[in-house]
Amino acid sequence: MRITGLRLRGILDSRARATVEADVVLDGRHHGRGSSPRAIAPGRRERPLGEPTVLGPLAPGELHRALLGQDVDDQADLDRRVTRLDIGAAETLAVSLAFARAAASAHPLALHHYLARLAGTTPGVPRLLVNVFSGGIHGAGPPAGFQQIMVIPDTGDLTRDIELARTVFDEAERQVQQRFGPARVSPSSGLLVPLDSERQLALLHDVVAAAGCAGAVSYGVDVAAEHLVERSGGYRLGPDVLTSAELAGRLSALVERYPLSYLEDPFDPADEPAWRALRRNLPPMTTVIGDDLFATDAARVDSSLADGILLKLSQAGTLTATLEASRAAREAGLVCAVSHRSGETEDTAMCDLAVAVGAELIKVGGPRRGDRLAKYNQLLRLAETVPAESPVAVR
Ligand code: 2PG
Ligand code: MG
Repeated sequence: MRITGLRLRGILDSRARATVEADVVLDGRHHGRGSSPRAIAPGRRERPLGEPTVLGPLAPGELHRALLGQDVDDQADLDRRVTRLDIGAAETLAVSLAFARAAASAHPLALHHYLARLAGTTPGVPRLLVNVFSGGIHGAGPPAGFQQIMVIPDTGDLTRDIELARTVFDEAERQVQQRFGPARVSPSSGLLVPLDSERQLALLHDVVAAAGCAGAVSYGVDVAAEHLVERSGGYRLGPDVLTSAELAGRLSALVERYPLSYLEDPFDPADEPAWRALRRNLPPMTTVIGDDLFATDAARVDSSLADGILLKLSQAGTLTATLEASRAAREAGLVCAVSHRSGETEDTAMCDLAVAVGAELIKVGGPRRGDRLAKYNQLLRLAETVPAESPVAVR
């Protein structure tokens, strides 16, 4: 099937900023659409997203010449062509996802089965990392701190996990309202509270107990340490500026006090000795994950630094580059977690990706607002088809 049409446009993300959406048509019949999320402040190792876009039709520039007439079944070749144009990760990702959806619909295959076929992986349902409290650059100003405090349900069943997440989040919202007045959520749909990170974790612990969920959940923290680094060195945590060793000490104390099973970006990507030392000292139940550390780049994967990789489509810029990063991670024995961004669209391809590669974990934000609920709902749909005897046709 050949590409006969390609359109680009600027659309609104969940923060009402402009991002890119692409439509691809095959042989005038099959259609595929994709869009790119946009983070508040991308990590410094990410592929640049490109110039901020405007809303409405965007000129396809060199994309038409590079792509019209090409065979859509060779995703890697198409992704190579768009990457070579050097047009920014938001455009390349939107186009890359549109190819995959068009090709899947031409087969016809459900997107996650198409992606599993591309990647040569066995689909599986991931566990949820559910943002309950937000801080750091996702927060509403001081006291700054960790970017996300999360709850991780573990019933072994996605539907019950979502119900548990909802119960904990509802209770957290109720307690926040009682103590601080009307509850507000951050761009990643975590609750905003005027508490430092350690008090947020203590509040989560109380909330989980009050919701009757103790024992059925563990906790996760995204330190997002790259965003805490001070110009003069050290990590800013509330009123303190900490050395790597002091930050490691604070994190280890939290691991001792709470059932903290997930720790993301505990240090800046350049602080490699601190990553290595922390992993040696943490108990095995705590998984250390690299987000800004690996930036979804196969070439950066290093199992001496972390136990797992966070896969973000917009960090890599194409589906192929994301699948390459997940393959490199698997070869290195790493856990895979797939993540949303702070600025999302209604695109749910990240859920299909997570299920397709059998990622252990997925992070789609708190269960509030349509852009995040779309992901929970897509996971509910996908869970019905996995494990499936054979690929499920779309129609
Ligand atoms: C993260 C993400 C999503 P952002 O750090 O894991 O929660 O945030 O999209 O702002 O990089
Ligand atoms: Mg992160």
